[in-house]
Amino acid sequence: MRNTIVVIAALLAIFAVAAAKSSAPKPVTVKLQNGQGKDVGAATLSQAAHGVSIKLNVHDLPAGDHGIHIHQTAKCEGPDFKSAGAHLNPDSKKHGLQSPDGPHAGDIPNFVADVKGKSKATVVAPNVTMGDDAHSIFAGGGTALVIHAKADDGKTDPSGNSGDRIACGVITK
Ligand SMILES: [Cu+2]
Repeated sequence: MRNTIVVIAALLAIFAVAAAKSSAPKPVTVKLQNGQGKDVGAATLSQAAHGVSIKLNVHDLPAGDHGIHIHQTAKCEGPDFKSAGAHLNPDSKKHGLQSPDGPHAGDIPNFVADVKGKSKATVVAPNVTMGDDAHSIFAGGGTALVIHAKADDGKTDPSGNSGDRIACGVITK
């Protein structure tokens, strides 16, 4: 009798783990290109404890700090990538993770490209999801991951003085 209970308990534990795993959204890979249509690497987006984790593997960028955001439209047309629209902002807030009136859901901390123009940084977008809600990176048929020429100052609306959009990748399921 006791053995049966132990076996049943073990099976229930296995099912619980399997259920938890299968309910987590699958990671998505986003291919990034520059304004001339040249490949500059990719990003892997996966569920984080709070938000979405973005693991970069990028190259051929200008060295230094770069702003990076989730923009609202899943369209990357060079050379200026205006097609990606504004930042994902379902709550109509102001831009900037440090703004008292912010942030946009699509706001993300900066990353640094090394002297060779490469980065394997991981940044977390704290205010988006991989679900079916308005804050989802898949909302409205998808969004776009955009890298800017300069650092985002974290507070200046609408884009943190981060300059031109120099790379873009469509985010879809
Ligand atoms: Cu942006």
